Amino acid sequence: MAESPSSTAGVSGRIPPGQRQVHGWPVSHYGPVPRFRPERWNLRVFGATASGETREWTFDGLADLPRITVVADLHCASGPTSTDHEWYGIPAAAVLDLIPPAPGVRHIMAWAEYGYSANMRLSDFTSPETLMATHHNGEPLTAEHGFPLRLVVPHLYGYKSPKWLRGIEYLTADRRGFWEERGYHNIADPWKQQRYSYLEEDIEGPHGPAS
Ligand SMILES: Nc1nc2c(c(=O)[nH]1)N[C@H]1C(S)=C(S)[C@@H](COP(=O)(O)O)O[C@H]1N2
Ligand SMILES: [Mo]
Repeated sequence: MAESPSSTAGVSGRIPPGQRQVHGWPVSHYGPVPRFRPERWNLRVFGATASGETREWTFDGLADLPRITVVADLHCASGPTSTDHEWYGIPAAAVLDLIPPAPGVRHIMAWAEYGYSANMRLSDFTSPETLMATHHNGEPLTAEHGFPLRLVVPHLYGYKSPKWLRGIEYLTADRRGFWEERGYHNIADPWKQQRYSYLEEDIEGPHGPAS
């Protein structure tokens, strides 16, 4: 059947199954919006690093890292998809170059203020479109959208894109993050409608095959 022309023609095919396109940019998160305190803020890379050491950046220290721009849609697992976000920030893969993980690291946990967390496969984190964003549509992120730094993983549901990012933990065994512990899917591919943990195949859970 041919697609009927409509105002969303350019966007249809870009909206994953079960999602609805929303206009504007809704704010969605659990808990309060943290206040940015530059003197206390750091980004910490820790866990199973190759050297065993932890690395920390101050906010100003991030200026030395590379930058990329990525245009992507944002799919909240509860249904809304907001489109055409232009993100600017640090390619997540740059972190791996600067502080390599130990052999055997296949997953990371992204940590945000107030203990919010999201786990993902290392391959999701190093995907070319995954970035730690500082800007959106040419402006610094607003507080409610994650200022000063937000992980953006465009190919996964929004709960894998922590706002107010503060840490990356290298994991030698997968572990569930905040929403993943509360009934949401461990992988979260919106094109496969991986919304809920009861839909997980054995190999998609944190215990790997044959557990
Ligand atoms: N720190 C933190 N980041 C978070 C969340 C949260 O509760 N806390 N919610 C996630 C969810 S479920 C979604 S859909 C997106 C929403 O991003 P937005 O508010 O910029 O639209 O943020 C994600 N990042
Ligand atoms: Mo969400």
